[in-house]
Amino acid sequence: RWDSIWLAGLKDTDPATIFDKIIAGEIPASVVKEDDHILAFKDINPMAPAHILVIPKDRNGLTRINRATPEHTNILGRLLVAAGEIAKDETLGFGDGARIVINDGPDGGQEVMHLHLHVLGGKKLNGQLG
Ligand code: DGP
Repeated sequence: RWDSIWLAGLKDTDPATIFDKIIAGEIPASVVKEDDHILAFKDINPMAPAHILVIPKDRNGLTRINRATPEHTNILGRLLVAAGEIAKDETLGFGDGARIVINDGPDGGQEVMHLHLHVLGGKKLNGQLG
């Protein structure tokens, strides 16, 4: 079994999350951007007029950003590039600027243990982070 998991590239034994079901299409999401590596969809509980989540399709151990290793450099770059593209997409409600947030772990307010970037905007946000 472990051999086949390795061969499939699924080197991730942490519990699955709701995002796996979204990636698999088992529960619906409003997808706004997708390629082989990343998926972006509208947050079900928006905290701003525009609120998009950007996630890696293959979690590969990235339950949270404090698990990041040099092995993740490529996917982390892809996530940021996608977030930057989303943050200037007027069709999604963004104006001139947005806020890109990663919640890390319980003390950071993270609930879903599959790394995700929040792209927030659609109004002028204040300078407060928390
Ligand atoms: P965080 O607290 O950083 O782990 O953010 C998790 C976000 O995921 C939260 O803003 C709500 C969102 N979310 C949770 N479940 C679902 C879902 O089933 N669909 C969508 N679209 N978003 C979800």
